[in-house]
Amino acid sequence: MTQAVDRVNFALTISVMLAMAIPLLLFPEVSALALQTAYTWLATKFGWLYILTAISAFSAVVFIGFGPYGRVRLGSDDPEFSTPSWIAMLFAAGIGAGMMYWSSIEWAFYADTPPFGAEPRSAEAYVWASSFGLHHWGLVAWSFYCLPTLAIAYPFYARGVPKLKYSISASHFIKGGESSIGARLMDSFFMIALVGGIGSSLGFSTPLIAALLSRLTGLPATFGMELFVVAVCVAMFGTSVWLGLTRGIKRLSDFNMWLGFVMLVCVLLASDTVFLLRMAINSIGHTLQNTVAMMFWTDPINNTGFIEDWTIFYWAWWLAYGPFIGIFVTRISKGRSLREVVFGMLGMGSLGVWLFYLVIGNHSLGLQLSGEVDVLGVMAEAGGNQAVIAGLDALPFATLFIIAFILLTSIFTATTYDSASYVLSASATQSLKPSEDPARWHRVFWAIAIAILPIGLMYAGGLKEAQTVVLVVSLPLVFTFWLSGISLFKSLKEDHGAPSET
Ligand code: NM2
Repeated sequence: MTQAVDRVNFALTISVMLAMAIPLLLFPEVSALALQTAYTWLATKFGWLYILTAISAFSAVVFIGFGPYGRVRLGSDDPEFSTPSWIAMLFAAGIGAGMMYWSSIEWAFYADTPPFGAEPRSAEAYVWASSFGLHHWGLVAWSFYCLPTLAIAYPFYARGVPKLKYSISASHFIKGGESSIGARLMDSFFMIALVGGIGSSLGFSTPLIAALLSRLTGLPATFGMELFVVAVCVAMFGTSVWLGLTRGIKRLSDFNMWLGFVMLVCVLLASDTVFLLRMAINSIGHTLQNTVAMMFWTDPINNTGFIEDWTIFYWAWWLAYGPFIGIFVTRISKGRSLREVVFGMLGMGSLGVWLFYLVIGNHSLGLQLSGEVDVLGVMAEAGGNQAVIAGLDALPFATLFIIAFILLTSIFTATTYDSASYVLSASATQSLKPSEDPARWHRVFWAIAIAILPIGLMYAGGLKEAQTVVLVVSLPLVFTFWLSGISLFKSLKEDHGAPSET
């Protein structure tokens, strides 16, 4: 392979990454405080913009999925991957170990500080607690992935732009090709946001894996053990990056999809099955019924902070991953129609995450309600990771569930890293045709480089820092997100006429 490295994008991203990681390692307390201050400022001043962006993205994607543009195909070739593998890959790339953590205990955070004025720990609070997680990981959330995917895939396949880069999605605004200042800024913003978003995922998953390992082996969960976990995950995804897209990511994704499915069925059977089924139906209904309310809620009167702490954080996190997933899903979606992409992502993506939330999350919620385990008490005293473990420990054959949980979390981490290093290397390569991949050394280089920031985040504190960094790095992407969405509609209109004419 002879793909030349795009030195400017490469150097810019590495420099910003080091500029964030080094202060975290050298001055952990001061940097954590600075991040927190920046988070609060951004969330209160720009929160509304994230909410407006979510509403617009969801409307745009639903319009494409159901409207006349849905028939447009991404090139004339047949799809490269079978539909189940395609879904497994887009899911495993876009969803990482973060989901394993949050699906288990997101409800617990909401039960104590519920939205919409509900009384803490009331019946109403528990119902919201179960539904809000579904919203933060559901149809509206997936639109943050889907719109950039359509906006990148359309020019790449239908207009034959030979660059797998984020900036190709804003061709109506950014003139002068990929080396123009606008394109450089857009590609680097996205690469930096991705490094931050990935940092968050590893910031959540590594301490969780370390805590689970410590429960299994009896060894204490120290920073050293966390470093060991990072090293194992890096080795795993380094190998899979080396093996390449089909032999590496595809196999791991397929395996994880099956393992996840089997584990969920076992939890469903081993837990209070009837309660889980009733709760699942109820939560889905409540979420669908209240999607508009949750999507538009800015809490301007009571200012309880729920939106700033949760919805804005989540939308920023999805946004930071958006162009990355867009590039990755573009790479695997040759020959599919825009409608298939919308249904695959919004429909199957949400369904996949919801299964985890409905089974693992509601299992833990059920333990709290029945009084079998005081999950909220464990969380307040020992933190979220121990609360996750308390839920698993209440199952028969708990050790088996813990081993499955460790495997799933590590493989999700590996596949996310794997696809992220693929995309970072593609973005730092000068030119790439639909059948080409970035150079192998280059992919492995990014696989190792993106582990640096999360190590800094874990060193500086962990959970809160991992949450805050995402918002800070994603702000420029709100603007580029709009540019690429508008560009997509302009291109579709130019090539296929106004929606009423097609
Ligand atoms: N999103 C989907 O760790 C993860 O699950 C990565 C997180 C953006 C909230 C994705």
